[in-house]
Amino acid sequence: MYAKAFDIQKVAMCRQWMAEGQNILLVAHTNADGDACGSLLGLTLMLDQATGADCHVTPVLPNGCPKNFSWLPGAGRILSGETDRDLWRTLLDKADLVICLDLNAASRTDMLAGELRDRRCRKVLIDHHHNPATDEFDLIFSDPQISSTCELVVWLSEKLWGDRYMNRDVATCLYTGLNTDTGGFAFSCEQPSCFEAAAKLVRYDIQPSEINNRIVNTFSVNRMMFYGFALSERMRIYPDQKVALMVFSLEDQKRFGVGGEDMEGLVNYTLMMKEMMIGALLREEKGRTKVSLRSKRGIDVNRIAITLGGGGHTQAAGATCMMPLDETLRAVEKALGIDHVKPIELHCKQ
Ligand SMILES: [Mn+2]
Repeated sequence: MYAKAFDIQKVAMCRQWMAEGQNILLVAHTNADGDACGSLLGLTLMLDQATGADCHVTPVLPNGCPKNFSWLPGAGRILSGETDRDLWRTLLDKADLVICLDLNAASRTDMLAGELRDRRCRKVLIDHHHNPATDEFDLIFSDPQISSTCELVVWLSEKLWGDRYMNRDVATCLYTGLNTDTGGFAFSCEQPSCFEAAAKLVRYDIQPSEINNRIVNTFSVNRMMFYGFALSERMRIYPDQKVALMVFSLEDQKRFGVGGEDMEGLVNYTLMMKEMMIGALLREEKGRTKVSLRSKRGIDVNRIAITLGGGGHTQAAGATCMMPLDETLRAVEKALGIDHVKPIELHCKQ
């Protein structure tokens, strides 16, 4: 059971807004992960049942559904804000309710952010990141202690409708986010409610091992070769500071034909080294650099991400720096207190 009590009035208001909605848009963050896709589709499939036949429910992702989650039930319905720009604008104009999932601020939807902020309609946020933008939403369900947005959807939907709209497809979507945001129930799962939510979903005849297989065993040959290169050629170790960095230029990515999606999870390899407490990955994009930060045992990297203009969770955070790779690297080194420290660079010995 979820330990925290939902505010009854907020739940009642949410239920009413959903029931009154004629055009409901659900939106999750850019570069959607399992939690974003899972919570987006799980709630979409429940709203299909909870709302009337004349109500249109549309799941939206700023840059579409990533290939590795296209197997989720309902994934084919996801509207890409990037490629279906006109349709997105039409639907947003008509929307009477927008539900944002797995993001703490409209800015996490990148190119949709401005239009989303400007639209004056009811806005609900369901999320587990720190510091939700309270001025951007009318109703907020936020719990930074919970494992995942999918878990929050499990408990919130129970409060809204009991188990009426829970089924195998919904459970498959929600279990996916529980699995991915906890690294297969390895972290961010300190609360019993995380496992209780999983147990509840497993009762709907889902296949946890097949879901895990679809999440984990997804590498292309190129991606695997790139990981080999990344680990042997692009790792910088700062033993005294217990920090490991990985830095990738556009050229590195071009050489192996990989992009951001392929680097999902790569930063976690830094923490597989026993002594390392903080890991960072820098990835060059056109005109900007993406930074991912991870830490062990409660070390706060969210604080570091905030100094770089980003944010996230205590042990997993990130930022998009509108600077070239070398400048971003200097800013990260400074934030981590490893500027002026010479790293051990690992290279394959001949
Ligand atoms: Mn999440």
